[in-house]
Amino acid sequence: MTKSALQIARAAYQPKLPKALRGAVKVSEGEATQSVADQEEIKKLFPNTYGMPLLKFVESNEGQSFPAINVGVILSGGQAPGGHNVISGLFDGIKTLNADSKLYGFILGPGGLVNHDYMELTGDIIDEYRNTGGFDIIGSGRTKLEETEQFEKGLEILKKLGISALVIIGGDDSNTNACVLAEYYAAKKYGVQVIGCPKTIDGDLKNEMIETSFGFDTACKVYSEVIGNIQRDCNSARKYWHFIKLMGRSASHIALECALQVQPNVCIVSEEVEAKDMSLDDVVTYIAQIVANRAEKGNNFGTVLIPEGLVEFIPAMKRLIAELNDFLAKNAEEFSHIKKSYQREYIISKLSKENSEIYASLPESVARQLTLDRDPHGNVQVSLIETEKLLSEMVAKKLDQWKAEGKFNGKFAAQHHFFGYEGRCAAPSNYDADYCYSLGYTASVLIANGKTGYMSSVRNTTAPAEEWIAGGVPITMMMNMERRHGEMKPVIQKALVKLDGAPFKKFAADRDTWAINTDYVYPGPIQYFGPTEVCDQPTKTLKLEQA
Ligand code: FBP
Repeated sequence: MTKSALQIARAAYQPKLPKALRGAVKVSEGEATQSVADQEEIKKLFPNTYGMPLLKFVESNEGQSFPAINVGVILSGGQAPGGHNVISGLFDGIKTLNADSKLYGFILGPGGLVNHDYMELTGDIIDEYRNTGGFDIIGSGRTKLEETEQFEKGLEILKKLGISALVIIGGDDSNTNACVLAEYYAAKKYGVQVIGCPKTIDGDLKNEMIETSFGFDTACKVYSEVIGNIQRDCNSARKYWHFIKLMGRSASHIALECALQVQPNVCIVSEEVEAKDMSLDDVVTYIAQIVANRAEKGNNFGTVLIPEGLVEFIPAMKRLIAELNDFLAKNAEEFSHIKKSYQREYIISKLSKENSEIYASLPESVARQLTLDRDPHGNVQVSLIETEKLLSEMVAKKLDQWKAEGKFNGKFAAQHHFFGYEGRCAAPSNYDADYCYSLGYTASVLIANGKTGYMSSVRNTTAPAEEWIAGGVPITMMMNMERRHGEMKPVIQKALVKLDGAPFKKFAADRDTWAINTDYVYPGPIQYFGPTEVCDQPTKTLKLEQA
């Protein structure tokens, strides 16, 4: 396989570990925990894994000997930079505990466990993937692990391979499933531990004990580099408005972080749109007004950042999507037999008056997207909705109207971009390389200590790695009850952008200046070698949150 010069040099990078993980480790138990909400219901559903204590690893002078163990690993959901380092940290961790331990990877996500599709991950294979982006070592998938038959089918292969612990690397939904599986295996006394690791570029799997999900750092840096380049182009040609949609299925963390890094003219934050009960027209008017204000100063150019999940946060659209989700969950069979050309009318005839009016007013492509193509978790695949085009078309219409009324005298020409897949498999930044390796290594220590239903946690990551704190958080602690597929289910609470949080407040304090001025910042590409202030910076979001 031909490798790039960077790949070869990067293979030699030794990720940093928290001090406590560099030698023998002692587990320090904290207070018993509670779920974030709906305590009674969650406790009832997870009698074996509810209320467990927080765990912190501390250095120990007593070396311990551990028996060899066989561990399985699954990459679940969307790719995120650093996944290979979680696996190499886990591999090095179990080998340090006992050189005869083995690691098996299940192929193409949770489906690999159910279908008994696996491979042993040996040292040679692991070495090929250290510090590389992507999930291609074993592949990833979005199969939802939630049925008893799947758990039992999985157990067959775990028993056959002598696997006593499974590590599931995934986002909030996958870690919810990891917890359900941990509870099931514990209740049945099958002797299989299940540990989760917080992955997602979206940055929405975080809480008091999980500072950030891995991949967010690298992905935002890649997008910010490219947005910075577009801003240079924009400020050189001075003739286009660039509408840039950024991934993030639900939360706007990516758009907000990129805004803090590049200082665009406009950034929409979905959570604010929802809190202010804004309509689609309100969002369009807000952008159009900034275009008009800049035009008055002769600046017929600019940048607009749009979070991918926006449509689901516009309250009227959210109500429509909720009714559609419930309706389609209950009538999937009937809907699948409706002719494509009649589907729109069919939906209009089935929805409540308010929702059918909104649905009927949507452009054909957006309306179709809302009824088709749900992911296995029942979510609308917002990355397929071309919000950047929807908004720029509506802004253009509004400006035409203002022109006719004499309120706008500038020019408006738009370019469209969508950044998501460009960043999900980038070579991990130093931050993600170190963080991921530490998360994987932490998982091995949780396994060695017989834990199940825990998520690997590495905290204090804005300090040097020396001072990072590793441990485990019971997954049930992050749960609440939410409506999914028309039913109430226990799920990990998604971390949306907090409007009273430091990152949003900083953005809100500066955005009016960025709107009218041209204060662009050009972050440039991720640097892996060089001064620490260039190579080892965490995200602005994390720094502001931890300040
Ligand atoms: P995860 O939540 O699984 O990490 O995936 C995040 C994400 O990248 C979203 O930002 C995006 O909406 C979605 O995946 C796209 O999914 P797919 O790769 O299946 O098209």
